Amino acid sequence: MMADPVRAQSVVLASGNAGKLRELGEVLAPLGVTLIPQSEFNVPEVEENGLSFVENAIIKARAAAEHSGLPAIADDSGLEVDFLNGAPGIYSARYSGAGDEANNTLLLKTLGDTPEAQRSARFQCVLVYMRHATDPTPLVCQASWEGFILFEARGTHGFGYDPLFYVPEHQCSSAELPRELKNRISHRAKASALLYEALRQR
Ligand code: ITT
Repeated sequence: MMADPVRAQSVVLASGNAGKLRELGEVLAPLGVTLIPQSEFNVPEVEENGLSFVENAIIKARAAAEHSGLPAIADDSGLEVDFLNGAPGIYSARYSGAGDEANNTLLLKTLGDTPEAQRSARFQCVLVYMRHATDPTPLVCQASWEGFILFEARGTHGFGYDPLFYVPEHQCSSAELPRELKNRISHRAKASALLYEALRQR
């Protein structure tokens, strides 16, 4: 029997975000690839100076591929709040300049008592797969997850903005969802399913 080309390879995961690393490890496991975190290589911190999720994902994947010599997968993601014209968007990680908890505090403060109907938001996730650092045809898979911003934090699972993100179909925050459920319905889960299909077809 021929070896499955998708299963036969090691891939470096171009992320230093522990929450993402855990979720990507879980949702990409069905690919059968061996995922190696970039912390196992000397991948320097790169400046995410793109103006879109896809540009920043390519910047990260390219650096990881270059410094590991392996194919790389990067995730660039963020939260778009309609009332804030899509902010914090690509700047989600840097929103407050002081980490996840401060980001959530700032978001709650900025929205103040804006009514529920105007608190619509979505998570975006772009996953990029590059065969090597100069791959001219990276695979790009993008998905989103619709919800609303709560008035206070709820739940302890997940990471980042999860405690503030209300998931209408389950009537709870994404930090209250069991891990396996978030990994089936999130922006990252949907982008991973697309990436799996794209890798299989290639
Ligand atoms: P890497 O670049 O090393 O992967 P990062 O945290 O800097 O890590 P991003 O630039 O892509 O990653 O920023 C993503 C931001 O969006 C960050 O603030 C996350 O907390 C938030 N985010 C993304 N996916 C999320 C999710 O599933 N749940 C909660 N917050 C999420």
